[in-house]
Amino acid sequence: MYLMKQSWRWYGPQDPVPLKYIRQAGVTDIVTALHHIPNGEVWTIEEIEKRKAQCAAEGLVWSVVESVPVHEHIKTREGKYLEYIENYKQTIRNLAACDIHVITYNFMPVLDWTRTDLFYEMPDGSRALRFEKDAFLAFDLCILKRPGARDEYSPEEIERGEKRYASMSEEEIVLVTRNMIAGLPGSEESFTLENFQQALDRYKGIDAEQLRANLIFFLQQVCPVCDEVGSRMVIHPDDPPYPILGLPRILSTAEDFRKLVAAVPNPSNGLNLCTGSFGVRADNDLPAMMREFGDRVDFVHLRSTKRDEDGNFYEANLLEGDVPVYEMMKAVLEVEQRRKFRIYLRPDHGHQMCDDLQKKSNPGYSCYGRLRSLAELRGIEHAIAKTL
Ligand code: CS2
Ligand code: MN
Repeated sequence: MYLMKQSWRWYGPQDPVPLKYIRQAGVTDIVTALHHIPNGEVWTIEEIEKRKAQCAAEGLVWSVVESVPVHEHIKTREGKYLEYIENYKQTIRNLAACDIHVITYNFMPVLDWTRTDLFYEMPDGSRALRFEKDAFLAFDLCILKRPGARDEYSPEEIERGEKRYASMSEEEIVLVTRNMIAGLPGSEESFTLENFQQALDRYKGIDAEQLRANLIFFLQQVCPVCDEVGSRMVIHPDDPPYPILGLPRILSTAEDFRKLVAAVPNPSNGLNLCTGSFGVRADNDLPAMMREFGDRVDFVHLRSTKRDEDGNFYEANLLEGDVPVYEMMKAVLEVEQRRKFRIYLRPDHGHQMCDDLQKKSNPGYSCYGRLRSLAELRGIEHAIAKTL
């Protein structure tokens, strides 16, 4: 029986959740990155080995990278992008030399994942991450005052944004701004309101098709290296999975990934199926995506979101959101048996709960919430496995 490889994201020695605890969560594999190395630079074998040894000292194996960040200049194809691509190739080779073969990345312009509220109170008192459409509109229209924003929204949306802005205290304005642009864990960039607009402006002439072409160009360079050393690039979907702030998006649907595979059929062109990100769109059939792309999915993020008609969503308890977790797990298990391969799976963001509420933690990445999700995932897998 091929069962999931239970893994856990660790931000390195600065992570408030230490490896000792992670081991007690029952996982075997660590998902991490060398966050201290600036974007675009080579990860040396020495630095990779150092991190591997830290994990090994606690009986854990570093086997998945999340992420080797793609420099903004690669996404826009300007400046030193060719040099950064060469560096990326060297990092792939160095990781492979250290026996790390699954590399997560994303191709979201400027911002990695985006939320307006990091402490949304659930009925049970735990805290969740939330994307509130009105607060987002208020940020775009009234705080950032992005040129051109008014032309992109309907009169109703503009009214919603303005009304929400009028209701905000100074404190809330600062908070929403910080949540939007200061960078959530994992995102390698952090902005002030001033340089944020400049970062957006770099995408002025770049529509979705151009961005997709830039991603394809990047993959055409790095995938042959991956194929040679037996590694796989797994792209993380856009979060949220639709255009925001006038920026193009290219990995929000099944069709987006199909296009990528058609352009770059190399076996190393893979997908990190994040159910929380894709699941925000009702038109993404997650188990069907798992079945269709399963041969290329070496890494799964399992998390659930709950959306409403107004365009808001929050990160729900695993079994209570819109994501069909049981069907998804079943699809994962079926793919694993067919491929005779164990897919790395990690609980993605969890709720802040229990005494984590008093602790400082990386939003979405406190200990207990993820522990709860992992325990539920393990139970579901165990039960399904008995029936196969
Ligand atoms: C987030 C992202 O949803 C998630 O997993 O934590 O930061 C994610 O790690 C990156 O987009 C992957 O490149
Ligand atoms: Mn994810």
